[in-house]
Amino acid sequence: MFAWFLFPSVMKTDLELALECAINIYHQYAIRNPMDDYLSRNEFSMLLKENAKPFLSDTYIKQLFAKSDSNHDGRLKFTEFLTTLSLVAIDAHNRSHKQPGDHGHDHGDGHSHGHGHSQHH
Ligand SMILES: [Ca+2]
Repeated sequence: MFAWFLFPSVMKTDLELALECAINIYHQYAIRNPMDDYLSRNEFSMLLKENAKPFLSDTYIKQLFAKSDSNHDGRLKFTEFLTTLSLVAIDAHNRSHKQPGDHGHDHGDGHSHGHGHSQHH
């Protein structure tokens, strides 16, 4: 009975699957043009346009790219792509909490300033 050892990780959790999916998608686009292990601006915008919701405008994509490209070399390595994912996830999470008719006072940058009374120093 060695069969069990052949399938050590058949049962994947949703989170494992999601992470795997992120890695696969990254590679799928990184090897396009040019063929390397980085996402060029072009590959990045294709990835988002083909896999994300249409609410992602070019401006939004540009901002995401700029925020994620932390070493400013004009392309995203995998760790930088993870920044993109976390930004998109934070955004999606904020959207999920948006009340209808509430225009939302913070823009999801994580800079919550509380209620602004007390704590001046
Ligand atoms: Ca970079």
